Amino acid sequence: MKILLINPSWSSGYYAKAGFGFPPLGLGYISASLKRDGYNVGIIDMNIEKFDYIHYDFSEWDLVGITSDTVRFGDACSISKIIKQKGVPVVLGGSHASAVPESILKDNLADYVISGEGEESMIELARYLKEPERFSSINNLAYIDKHGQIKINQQTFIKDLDILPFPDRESLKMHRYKLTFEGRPVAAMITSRGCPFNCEFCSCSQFMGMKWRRHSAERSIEEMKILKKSGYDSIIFFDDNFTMDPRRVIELSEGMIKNNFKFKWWAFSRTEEILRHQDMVESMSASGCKMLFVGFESADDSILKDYNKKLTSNKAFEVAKVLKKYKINLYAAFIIGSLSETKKTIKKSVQFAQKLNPKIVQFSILTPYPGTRLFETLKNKIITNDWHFFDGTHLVFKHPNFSPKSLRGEFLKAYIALYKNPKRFMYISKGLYEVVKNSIRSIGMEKYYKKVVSH
Ligand code: B12
Ligand code: SF4
Repeated sequence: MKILLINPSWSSGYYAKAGFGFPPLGLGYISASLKRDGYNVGIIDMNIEKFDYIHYDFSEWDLVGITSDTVRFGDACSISKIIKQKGVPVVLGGSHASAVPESILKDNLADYVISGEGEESMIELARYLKEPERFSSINNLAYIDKHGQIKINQQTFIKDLDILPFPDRESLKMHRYKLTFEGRPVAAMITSRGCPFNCEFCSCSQFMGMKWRRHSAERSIEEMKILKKSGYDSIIFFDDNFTMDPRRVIELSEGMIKNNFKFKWWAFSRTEEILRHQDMVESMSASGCKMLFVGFESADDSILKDYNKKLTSNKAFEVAKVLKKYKINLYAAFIIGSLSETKKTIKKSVQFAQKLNPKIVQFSILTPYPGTRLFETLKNKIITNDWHFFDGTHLVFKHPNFSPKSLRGEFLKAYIALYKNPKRFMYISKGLYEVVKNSIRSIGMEKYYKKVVSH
């Protein structure tokens, strides 16, 4: 049986143009699992290769899987509809599809939806594709039964991540991603999944599970050996919460040192994990950690409470001090647009970020992603049904204090305030510079956006 997996392109363009073309690891994991069970699998990443799906002959494939986050949901559906018309069954997965299986099936946008982790369910769907009477036993699957009823099976999470094979980086055509970190070719890797913290706006915890699960340190070191042999000198760990278990991080760091990998790497962390476990930070630094991404989100403690961030803003300065001590750069992230946000609180966050003086600062506009608690709160206030605008740079809900235009103005002003610092500007020159430039340039998109949100 032959299965094709598709990663739709980032059509809004910001991330692709900024050079953030990362291989879709999720599809890599699914491909590896299917191949281990004997299936023939192909992956097409439309961010790095041209794919004319309208004229493509899909008849050689028995099943096509398409991944989709919210921004690309419309594109994923357009591709899906064409493939369905050509008579090939389509399954949708990924963070957006996982949150809305019922509407996808009701609107006939795909034949199946797999919510959450796809590895095991994809194997079973492939195995029983011609035996629909067995669909009810496939966890995470949503489908239409023989009576025309939508069935949504229970969602489960993979308990032991080590049962999974390494992601299929061969089919991902890794050599076509020209990414670097600290001037070295960089690979993306995952060592754990999920996060127990349940921040109001975050879909990671909802969709990868509130229960944090990890690969063993030995297994992650084995994966790093492969990356090293393939020519990578740096790594981005895309775990939702890399530093959740400090003992494991120390084990991983010691493994990297013992194997003399000399990787330069960065990962996602949390304030209290850094402050409580400085021995972990020391060990990370010794193994080559050069940057940590930390979501401080706001300088206003009542906004942090709204976000359920379980954090007070003053801790940010302690984090900056600890990281400075261990020569690790800070990548600080902020979100503007909480329901109680005002021009005054945004100014406070901008000044706070300037004082914090991190290497990289990221501002996003609060975006309610389906599946999150924030979406449940705001679902009746959404002002556009064009998912392209759910990219964290547009206001997509009716805000009590801001129009979409005025918040967008504050967002751009925040970036300008932080990136007029020449040192910071130079550091991110290839990446964020392009994002900001494209934001300003995307007048055409803005005109359309204004039209969309004007009623
Ligand atoms: C790396 C990353 C990026 C990278 C590259 C993305 C890429 N190539 O994968 C960059 C930096 C470009 C990026 C950008 C953005 N990202 Co991002 N990103 C991630 C991150 C940290 C890791 C993705 C990953 O590799 N996960 C690990 C793999 C194993 O999981 P997975 O991809 O989800 O795949 C599993 C399942 O989803 C499922 N599955 C996935 N696809 C399919 C397909 C089929 C057919 C099936 C059956 C199953 C299936 O099975 C897989 C294996 O279990 C995730 C958070 C996270 N930890 O997942 C956020 C995340 C995906 N990003 C998110 C967001 C919001 C964004 C941005 C809008 C930026 C922003 N403001 O935060 C942009 C939008 C980019 C765009 N599409 O235009 C959200 C998505 C929420 C949503 N509902 O859309 C996430 C979940 C983080 C969050 N804040 O909650 N991102
Ligand atoms: S700590 Fe980070 S990954 Fe965890 S729920 Fe909050 S925002 Fe999401």
